[in-house]
Amino acid sequence: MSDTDADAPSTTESNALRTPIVAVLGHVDHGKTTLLDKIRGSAVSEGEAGAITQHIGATAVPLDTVSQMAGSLVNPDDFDLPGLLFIDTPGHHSFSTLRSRGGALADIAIVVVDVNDGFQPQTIEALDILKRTGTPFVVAANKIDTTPGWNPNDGSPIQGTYENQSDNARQRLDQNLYEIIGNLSDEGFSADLYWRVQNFQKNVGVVPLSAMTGEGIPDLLAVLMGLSQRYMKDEMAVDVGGPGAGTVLEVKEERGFGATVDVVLYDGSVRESDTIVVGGVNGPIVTEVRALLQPRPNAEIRTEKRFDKVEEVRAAAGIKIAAPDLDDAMAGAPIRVVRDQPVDDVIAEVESELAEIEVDTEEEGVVVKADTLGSLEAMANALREAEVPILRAEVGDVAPRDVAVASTAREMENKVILGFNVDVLSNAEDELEKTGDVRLFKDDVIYQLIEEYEEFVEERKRAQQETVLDKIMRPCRFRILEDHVFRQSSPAVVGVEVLSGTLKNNANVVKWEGNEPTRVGQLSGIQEQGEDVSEARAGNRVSVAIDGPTVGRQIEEGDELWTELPEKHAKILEQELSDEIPADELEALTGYLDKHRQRDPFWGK
Ligand SMILES: Nc1nc2c(ncn2[C@@H]2O[C@H](COP(=O)(O)OP(=O)(O)OP(=O)(O)O)[C@@H](O)[C@H]2O)c(=O)[nH]1
Ligand SMILES: [Mg+2]
Repeated sequence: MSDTDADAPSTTESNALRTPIVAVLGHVDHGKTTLLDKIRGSAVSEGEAGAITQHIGATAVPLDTVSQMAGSLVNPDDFDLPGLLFIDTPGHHSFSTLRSRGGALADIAIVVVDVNDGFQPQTIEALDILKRTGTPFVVAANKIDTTPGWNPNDGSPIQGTYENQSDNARQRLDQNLYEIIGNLSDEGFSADLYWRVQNFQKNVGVVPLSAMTGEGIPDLLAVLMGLSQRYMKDEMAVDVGGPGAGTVLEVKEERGFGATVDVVLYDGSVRESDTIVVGGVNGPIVTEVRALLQPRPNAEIRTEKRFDKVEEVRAAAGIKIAAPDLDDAMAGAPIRVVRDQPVDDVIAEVESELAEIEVDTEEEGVVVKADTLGSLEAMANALREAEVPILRAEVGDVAPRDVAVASTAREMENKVILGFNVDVLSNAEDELEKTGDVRLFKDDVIYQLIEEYEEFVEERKRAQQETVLDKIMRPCRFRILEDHVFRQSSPAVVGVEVLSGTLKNNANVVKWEGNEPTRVGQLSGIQEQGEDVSEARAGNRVSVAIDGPTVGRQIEEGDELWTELPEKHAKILEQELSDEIPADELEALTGYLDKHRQRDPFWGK
């Protein structure tokens, strides 16, 4: 650890203005993390599980970096803002709460839209959040380098690279850009290409760019700086010396410090030896700051390894806080500095904020564990969508208690623990083994976790249906062939053709006389070309032995016969298994039900 880094944007004493928070929002895979990677010179996107962002991130980008990147478009002397704090958010649809929180934190936002993919559900969701919170934003029309025929000019401002393109490429890009402008207008925003926008308070600027080649990024930074400096200076001039308020991004063990919390400080300041209140798994934790560890400028706090020890941090900033008793701190929970307010009031504030972010649970359902409150909420969203009930949802590793709770579920498919990005404590593994019937699913990609669980449920259902199908009688219509009577009785042996359904040995045989089924006997053997078989399918011709009737009395050549279906079996087949049985069998079933229902409309219902 070194001393205070003079470049760090939020600690320089001369800073009168608060660092604006810039939230990056948009649909999954449209390039939010890649855009930030380009700006800060990192490769966070490549290291992400499943290549999607699943947590909020934070990066302080100093004015120097901004002006270097923006070249002639940003002159640092024109600005008295210390830099920008970028908040990365997940675009995957389950993370609505994190987007909403990221959006609510933001002073200003970038909505990233893939120029080729255009507006998508989470693009619209992001715009709704910004509308609701009244946050000014710019639209980054990303991935212009994927325009067919594009000729990249790395790092160039948009004007220069645009002029270097063929007419064809320009036309294709224009078309996509106008579509985006049209979509924005559909959402109630008057928008235009940023260089045509005169009043950014009234109109939304669209900046064509490529996060990959850096083209257009100078323009984006210039617009962002201009927007924050011109329109938000008053808001940025708030007293950044007040008691700090922030959100815990992550709880991490740090050598020499024990448990620490990574925090986005969005308001006020925090100093060494301040008393703080942090939301924890078992309620608010009151403790004292032992060390403030600041990531280097341009570092994503989620992946940063090196930190500088500082005495004070002012909003907005990403900061690691070391303090005693943080083991139970909860990612996603609020953190507050206690300064000119009684500690009990601050505790009450943290408590009420925690209460707002509880997941609804039911009497019967699965157990969910996740690494942060945000991902827990995302899991709850995704499970609600998949119509999976939740019995218990908590932040933290899988513990023996979770196994005990899961084993109380009535349904097998609910005797399940879904762990997102968490570990399994070793005594919980013992408990799992001991209990035997609780299934654990673990993954670090949210949609994969849900998919694995859904596959398990599907498979169980299929297995259950198979056993049921094995046990119940199956519908079958068949006909005694002319000149195929091999024996008159005890048992009668006749040649038959299966017309629809599956003829199974041991089935009872009925014959319909008007609307009344009469049982004529029971199948006691099926032979196909001289070999004993257990069943015959529609279209087969086989000889069958029927115990009970005598040919010429109860049955005749040419008679149509049916296997008898108990009412309960008919009901299960119709209501639960009709998708599972072959079409001809369904036809036999329908025929059989129709006959019964002419007599009794509620038969088998
Ligand atoms: N060609 C091209 N590819 C890009 C560009 N920006 C992003 N990509 C690619 O698009 C994919 C998704 O990029 P990310 O940055 O992970 O997208 P994201 O918006 O952060 O995704 P989530 O965080 O999961 O919502 C990656 O494979 C990137 O390499 C671009 O400007 N041009
Ligand atoms: Mg991302």
